[in-house]
Amino acid sequence: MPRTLILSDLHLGLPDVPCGRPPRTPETLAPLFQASDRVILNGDTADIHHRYHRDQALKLLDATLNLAARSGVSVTCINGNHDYDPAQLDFVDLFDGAIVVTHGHAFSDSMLPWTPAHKIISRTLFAARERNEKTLEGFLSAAGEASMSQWNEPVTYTEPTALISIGLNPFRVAKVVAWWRKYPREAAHFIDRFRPAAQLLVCGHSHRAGSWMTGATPSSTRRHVINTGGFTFPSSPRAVMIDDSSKEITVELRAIRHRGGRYELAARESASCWRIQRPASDTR
Ligand SMILES: [Mn+2]
Repeated sequence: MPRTLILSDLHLGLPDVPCGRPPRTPETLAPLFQASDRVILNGDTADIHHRYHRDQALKLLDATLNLAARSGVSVTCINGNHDYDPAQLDFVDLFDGAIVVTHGHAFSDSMLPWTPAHKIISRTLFAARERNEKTLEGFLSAAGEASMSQWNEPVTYTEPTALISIGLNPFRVAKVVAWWRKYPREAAHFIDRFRPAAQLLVCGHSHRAGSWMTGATPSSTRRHVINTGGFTFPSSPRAVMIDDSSKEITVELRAIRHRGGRYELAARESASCWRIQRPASDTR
């Protein structure tokens, strides 16, 4: 698999905010798929648990996966909190664990601090973790279970959309900003606990794209955390492109632009390009 593209938070099926971006459909996303051999959709790909958007989400997801298959691209779907399915993967280890890919809703005690349902989500999360948090699999499935509690909560559907409710409540803006600031450190803590040998973690979920070298605490090992942001307004989507065609593995964080009504990868930027040592144990 020479070129692997990682995207997150497509949120297929969620209505578009009029902001000049193309709608998120298989046709508008096609150039991204054509740029790679393998695509990892790292969670919140489609809003399949939202009772009002489920039908459209499933339709678009199905069409997107069909398009990828027709283009000869292999697709791996990872669970997010909007599309949790116990039968689907919660994470992927690449190159024998040198890179770990997971959505990221499991990192924080507060999965969605700005949403009206965050209390019920956190309560469910704590209870689920108490039963099973020793292993990576258990920790992530606890987050999956907690994520489902949001979709059973009437308040999720009676409040205005997340974006409008944030705008109406400056207190929520402050909460999101505080959560954004600590999120890379929480991701580093997750690596410390479950994948201490990993050289890089790729996540999404927070809708704040970027690359951080940070430790869980000031004295902890510094970890490389890359977040691919999100496709819904106002966040800006990015893609991780991994090229493993040579001995060293190259990882890039690329901007995603839209041109002619379609999404495409922006040019490579050397400041957002890193090399990863292939572990001796990774025999390709
Ligand atoms: Mn998410």
